[in-house]
Amino acid sequence: SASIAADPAHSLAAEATGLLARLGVPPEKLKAGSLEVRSPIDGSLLARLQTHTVADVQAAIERAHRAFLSWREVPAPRRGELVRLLGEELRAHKSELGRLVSLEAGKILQEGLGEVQEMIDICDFAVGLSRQLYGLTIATERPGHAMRESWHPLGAVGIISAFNFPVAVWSWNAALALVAGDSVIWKPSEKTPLTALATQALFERAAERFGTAPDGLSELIVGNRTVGEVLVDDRRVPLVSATGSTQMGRAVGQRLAARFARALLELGGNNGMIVCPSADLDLAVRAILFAAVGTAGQRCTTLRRLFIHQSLYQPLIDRLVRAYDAVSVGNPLEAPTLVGPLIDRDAFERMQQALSDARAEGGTVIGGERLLADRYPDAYYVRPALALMPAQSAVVRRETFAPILYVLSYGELSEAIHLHNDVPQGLSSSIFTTDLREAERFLSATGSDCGIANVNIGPSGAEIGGAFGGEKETGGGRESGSDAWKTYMRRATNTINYSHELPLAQGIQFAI
Ligand code: UN1
Repeated sequence: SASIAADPAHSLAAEATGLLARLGVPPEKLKAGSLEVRSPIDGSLLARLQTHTVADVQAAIERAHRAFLSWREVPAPRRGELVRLLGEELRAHKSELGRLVSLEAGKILQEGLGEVQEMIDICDFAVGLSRQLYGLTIATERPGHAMRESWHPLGAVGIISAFNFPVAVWSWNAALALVAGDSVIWKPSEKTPLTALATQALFERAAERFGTAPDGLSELIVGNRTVGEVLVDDRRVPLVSATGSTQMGRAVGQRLAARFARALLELGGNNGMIVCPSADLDLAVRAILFAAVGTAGQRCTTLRRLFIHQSLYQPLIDRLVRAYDAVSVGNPLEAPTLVGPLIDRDAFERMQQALSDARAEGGTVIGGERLLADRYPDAYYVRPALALMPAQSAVVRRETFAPILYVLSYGELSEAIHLHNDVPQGLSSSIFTTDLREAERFLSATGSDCGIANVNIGPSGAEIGGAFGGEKETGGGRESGSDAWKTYMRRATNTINYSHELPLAQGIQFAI
């Protein structure tokens, strides 16, 4: 907008303060502390927040634990009513929160709004779920007996989220946890605490309207790795759901394993697409473009590896180069922009390192350079890069959180599937083909080894109704739809004897 061009630093901070006020976060909360929050749009300072101390975190965990002890006794459909109210608050404030996501995380406005839509969708899902927390009844071996399983609330759930989906990831976890009878303690990325404060304020409004939610049902802790570690190590937190790098997940997973706590890990992706000879190329080009450059390549589901059948290789590369040329990179709040900034300078430097590694490994890089440095000297905009690689070398096998698409060619589908699976990560994948045999083979037990496998759509943009997550170094967790709710509850198997005998299992007899 005109005002941003006139005085970017002033107007982004002022706009964020105004949005936060409308979302229920007072301006005095934004000036007090040592944590500097900057907008990736122009690098300007948006706020200074107070961070929580170790003692604050321990107190928050205690409040959340106490909240759990009473919340677990509230009937699940009534718990669903709180989540329904949260969904209403999100609907009413979608435009403000979506815009704040754009300001703080740098994604384009339509994606900021889309992120809030995912929050609304998971609330709807969870409300329905609150009447469907079904267990099984199971045939028993013994006469006069019944066997069933019950699903009970688990406890206070820790949620560690990343900058790239600063609020939706909380909601995928929190909406399920709350209907499951759990409380939640959220540690957002230090890069995106403002959207977290806003979301917490919306939750508090919903809780106020609900009337009888216990204090501490949803806690927010702001700070760095140290406060995250307190959360991960505390015995009152039986489940931690963590989204972020594989390196972070390895540390969190090991600490949780040491105290036998449950881990739900959503870590790196290195998502691939195979384009077969029969593919609809118009569809494929659109899908590749958005999946590879959307969100400036900063989704865990971003398309990073493209395997093109050799018969299509050159024509498809030509089309992609033209499509990449037409991509508008710029201020994410402005209308034609498809690709906003990288989150910060570190992200830019890691991207440049990956591109130089790609060249050293024999690749040809098209694009990838910094853009708009004159207009935004403290922000990092880049032209999305295509890297034509001679082989799936080291750089292709690691996740770089930036818009780099590594392109390889293949001859036989089995070779493509082998290469596709031959990376440490296993989140999302897709195939473009109109051949039924190829599609079904990709989806079969010997096809893609990922948690998400798609046909004729890209690997990103999963709907909340399915279980979301992946295998191998992606961490194995599933959140969001399907039966992901089971991770947030504990299962009890119950055997009931309504007879006058005591038949033992496995035919055991004994005399007394
Ligand atoms: C993430 O990048 O952390 O499938 C999650 C998608 C989104 C979720 C991405 N629904 O792209």
